[in-house]
Amino acid sequence: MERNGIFHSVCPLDCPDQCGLLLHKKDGKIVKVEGDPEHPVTKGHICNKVRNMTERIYDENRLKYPLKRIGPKGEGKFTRISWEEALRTITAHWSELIHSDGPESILPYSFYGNMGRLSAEGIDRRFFHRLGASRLDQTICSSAGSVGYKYTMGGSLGIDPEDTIHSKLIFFWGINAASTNMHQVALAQKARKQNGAKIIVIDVHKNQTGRLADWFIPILPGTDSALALGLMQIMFAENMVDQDFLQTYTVGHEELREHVMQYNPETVSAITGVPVADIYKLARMYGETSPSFIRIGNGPQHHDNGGMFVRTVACLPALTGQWLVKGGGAIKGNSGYLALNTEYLQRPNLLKNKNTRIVNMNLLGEALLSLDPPIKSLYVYGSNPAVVAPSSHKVRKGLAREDLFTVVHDLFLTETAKYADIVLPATSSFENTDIYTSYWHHYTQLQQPVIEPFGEAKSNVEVFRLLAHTMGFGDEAAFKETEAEMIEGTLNNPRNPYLAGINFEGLAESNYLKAKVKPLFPGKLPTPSGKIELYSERMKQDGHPPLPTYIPLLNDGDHPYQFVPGPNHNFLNSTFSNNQKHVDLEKEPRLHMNKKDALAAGIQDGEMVRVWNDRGECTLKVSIGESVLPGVVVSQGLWADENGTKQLVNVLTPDRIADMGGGATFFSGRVSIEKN
Ligand SMILES: Nc1nc2c(c(=O)[nH]1)N[C@H]1C(S)=C(S)[C@@H](COP(=O)(O)OP(=O)(O)OC[C@H]3O[C@@H](n4cnc5c(=O)[nH]c(N)nc54)[C@H](O)[C@@H]3O)O[C@H]1N2
Ligand SMILES: Nc1nc2c(c(=O)[nH]1)N[C@H]1C(S)=C(S)[C@@H](COP(=O)(O)OP(=O)(O)OC[C@H]3O[C@@H](n4cnc5c(=O)[nH]c(N)nc54)[C@H](O)[C@@H]3O)O[C@H]1N2
Ligand code: SF4
Ligand SMILES: [Mo]
Repeated sequence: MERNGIFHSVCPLDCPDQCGLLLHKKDGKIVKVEGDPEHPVTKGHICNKVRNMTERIYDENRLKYPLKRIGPKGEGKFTRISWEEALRTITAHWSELIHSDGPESILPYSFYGNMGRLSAEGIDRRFFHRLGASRLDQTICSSAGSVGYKYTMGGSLGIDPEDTIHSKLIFFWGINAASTNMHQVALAQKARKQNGAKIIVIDVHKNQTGRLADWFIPILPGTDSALALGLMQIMFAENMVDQDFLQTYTVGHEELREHVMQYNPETVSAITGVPVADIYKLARMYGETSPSFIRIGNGPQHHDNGGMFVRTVACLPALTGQWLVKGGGAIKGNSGYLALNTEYLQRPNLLKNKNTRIVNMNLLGEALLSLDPPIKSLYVYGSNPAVVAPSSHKVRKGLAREDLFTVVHDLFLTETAKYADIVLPATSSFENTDIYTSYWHHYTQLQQPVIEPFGEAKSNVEVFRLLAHTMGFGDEAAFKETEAEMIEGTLNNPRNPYLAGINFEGLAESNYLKAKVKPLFPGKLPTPSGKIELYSERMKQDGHPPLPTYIPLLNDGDHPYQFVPGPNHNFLNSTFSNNQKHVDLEKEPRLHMNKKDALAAGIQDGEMVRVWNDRGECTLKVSIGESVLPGVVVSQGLWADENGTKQLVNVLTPDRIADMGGGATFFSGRVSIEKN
């Protein structure tokens, strides 16, 4: 490996932009991370978080070798052990458990701390399939919205974001894109400059994204479906719909026209808090401007009714036939275009018992506390559930169980790792070989090792290979393949013509290969009818209203404020919350509150308040202003909760399951607030 030079790389974080990077190396160490100007979409611009990535890669607290716990669970006292001892301890426990309780007593828990496909959903799946462990339903992020979008559009298929420079009207609907999808903001700003495009932001919080809007529309949490239906009502009533498009490419437009009559502007205004005049103005702008583009965010789908919200908004572009116009349409997610050969990557055929139980990751606390037969061992990688999972009071109680054998594989001694019996050190993505596909743009990228593994750290791929070997599955080809072989087999997906021609060698040579994506229309969608389903028979069969509908949030107890604890600018979920540089950039967690509410409660700006409900309590510093509507409070960031700081917002969040996809309802909780 060369000790000096500039090397191509890709951002591994769970962020739609998936930037191309250049790593500057000096004397064997990365000294600078910058954007690669040759990436066709991200064009050399990267966020603050990753510009400071060296602070994380070489953080003095990074795990260097395996550890065994020597203090109580949660306290964080560990001693160094060898890899051999770690692997022997884990596999001996598991072999015993398989014998005494069966393999379903073991639960893997993971998410996308590293988006590399081999790391996050490759050899790990092969391993746990072969082991026969309980399966994890990965519902924490976007599953409600993905299911909702699929009912309308058939799959995670939107427009090419590169086309959005042609848009003349751009909605950021429930997405804090300035922090979470910065290159979509750059494209929107380019459209604004080139074609005078207007940027509309619809959000419960006037954050960085709202501040750059031409028009910011504040809305009450969980009411967005009503607004979308109200826009439809006006568009039908004022004849702003494209009858030809509706006739040719949709199912149920006549039923929809009838159905939306109940969502008149007065009714919608009372539900959403958006003034009647603004609803008319917005409907007319949307009805009369083409191309128009809606970037559908994750915020409004982290609610009880989140699936239905996305299903509903996804109907809007059809009304004016936007899908036929370059730069018109919507993006919720685009992963459908880059679908890999998962049969090959994950080997579901290794799973002998097809009825192996499935555990919803949003219910981790419940699962650890009350699943019968119980979970006796938990293996966590690429995720930090003690901080990120809802109702974390339950999660922590479960993690503290003395009879639970927990293993955590991570780069840091996260709050979850503090509960582990065995901690394994993970490499950073810059030390690995892996394949990356964006869920927003259409490019695929390859990562090859740029630096040597840190200390004794090992990649997920290597750890699962070793676990398979130690368990005695060594004979399976599935655990012997090289990374390059896995990547080659995974890219070869006969069911996805868009990926044709993309392979390991090509990626190694040209860095960025674009899927050969065609516009969705004219064409046939993967819905049952092949058309956009404004009316969905499938939804009816699944127990949902077949037409888009506003369903209020569920009762979350008698507390005066709706609590929306979203992500912040300088962390990525809980990643970076344990790196001093990023903590310093973000300063401290804050609770945004409307000045009317603050006045009524006698709370001053900058004061510490106790935020509580039946699940738990936090202590946060209040920021008073008009960035949220009365009755709504917003916090940002998943902060570590060290030394009794009480800033862990997920102790307050419900673990109710959303209407679709087993999704999370982080933003549907209510809280009370008082001076500390
Ligand atoms: N800097 C940074 N970038 C990130 C992340 C991060 O933690 N930090 N996380 C990454 C991940 S995993 C994801 S999933 C994405 C998420 O990124 P986004 O799609 O932006 O989703 P959120 O930030 O959860 O919420 C977006 C917005 O929805 C608003 N919101 C909440 N409830 C409602 C509602 O009922 N109606 C409306 N209209 N708005 C509402 C919030 O105020 C917030 O501004 O970002 C990714 N990128
Ligand atoms: N209150 C509230 N809670 C939320 C959200 C919210 O908006 N509000 N957002 C939710 C969403 S959208 C998501 S996606 C989840 C995300 O939750 P998580 O998936 O848990 O994301 P992170 O907190 O970033 O944790 C990822 C962990 O993986 C580790 N890691 C990174 N690379 C590797 C690797 O190669 N191997 C191994 N073994 N480990 C690695 C990192 O060090 C880090 O500790 O959080 C959810 N929680
Ligand atoms: S976190 Fe997102 S914006 Fe930042 S470098 Fe990574 S992909 Fe780009
Ligand atoms: Mo997410």
